Amino acid sequence: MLKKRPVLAGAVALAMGLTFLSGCGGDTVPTGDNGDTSGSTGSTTTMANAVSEIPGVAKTYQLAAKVNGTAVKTMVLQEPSFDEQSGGSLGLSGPFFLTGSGTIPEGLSSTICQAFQGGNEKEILSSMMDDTEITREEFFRRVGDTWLEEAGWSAQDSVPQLLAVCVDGDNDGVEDIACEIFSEGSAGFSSFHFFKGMGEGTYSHTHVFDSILEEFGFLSYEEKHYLCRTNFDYDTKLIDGVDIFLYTDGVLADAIGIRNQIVEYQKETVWLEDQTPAPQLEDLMGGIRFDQLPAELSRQEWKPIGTAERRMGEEQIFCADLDADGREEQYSKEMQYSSNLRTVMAGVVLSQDGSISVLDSIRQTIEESAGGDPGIFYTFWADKNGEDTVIFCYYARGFDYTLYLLL
Ligand SMILES: [Ca+2]
Ligand SMILES: [Ca+2]
Repeated sequence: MLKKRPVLAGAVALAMGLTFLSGCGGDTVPTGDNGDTSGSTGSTTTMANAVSEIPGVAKTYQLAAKVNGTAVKTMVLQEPSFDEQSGGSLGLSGPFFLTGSGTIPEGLSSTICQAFQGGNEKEILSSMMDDTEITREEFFRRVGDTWLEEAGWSAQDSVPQLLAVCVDGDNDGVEDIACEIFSEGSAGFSSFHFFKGMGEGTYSHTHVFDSILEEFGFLSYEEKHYLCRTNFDYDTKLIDGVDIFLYTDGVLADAIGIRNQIVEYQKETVWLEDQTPAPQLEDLMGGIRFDQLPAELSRQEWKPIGTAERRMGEEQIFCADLDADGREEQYSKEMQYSSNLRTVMAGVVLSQDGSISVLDSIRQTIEESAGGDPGIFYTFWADKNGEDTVIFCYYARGFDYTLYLLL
């Protein structure tokens, strides 16, 4: 919808589909923690060839039911997301730097809130866009070199990827230039620069703030321009809203964040393939207290523990007899958080004793039922159901989730 560089395109499509990793089955397969991973990134190489080498899978799980949780969202106003990670080294790190010499009108905020609420934000924001993209050559021809040293670059050639637009961004009747410069690191650090038009074709570098690479554009609302930047959640890479900025006299006067907030999940339970829902299973499903699991998992070391599982000492190792062969399997549950533009938060289960191939069978069962793409694996747990063990697997798709129950 807004100005978008190729580097962002497909970021979500490249989201990791990490599922279960059977870490140490067989003599050629290293564990995720202490094995030689032969230069790979550790755990992600070990999934495929661990399965068939482990004898004695006593139980094959069948998918019995799934709970589809659909996020019910509302839009809220909050402070915009100035980059926390790079600390505002280029000058601005918080809204307290806003001059206050102007205010973003409530009508604009509510227009955008309503657009997100109605799911047509792309159309609305696109229709409000009112800037003109210029080439790198045109950008440097206009803004010159005098600002480079202060901004940390020695010459035009040393300035990495940039995307520049011209627009009267501070609404004084003179055209300005705004530019996002991408540091080219995998984390997506970038900076956003404002060059105030001083008349007679000259520009002054009046403002900069640090950010993560996002889409942006200047919106026109009641004959004034406002900078709009998308804001994605770094862990999930889901665009959860936009930031709106008002420039006055070449610097930031006001800013506001407009964010998706999940109010609740609408839950629908689907029993599969002639499963007669036994009362105790209904109880297990009905007792699910994991609506807020995505939020719980985000940036927290919280792990669900089912009634069939126990934690081994103080370790982050769990054990349960998952395949009902009388011997407990040992495994770790981890969330892997994103540290770059290309990946998303996902769960990983690693075997700690080489005997967890039942989890591969579970993964295959779920993938088949979902037509190959169940979404992103977050976590699993095992509950007791009489003599049996019931497995719950939690997958995310966008803001929604599906919880699979296997018997
Ligand atoms: Ca201007
Ligand atoms: Ca077992």
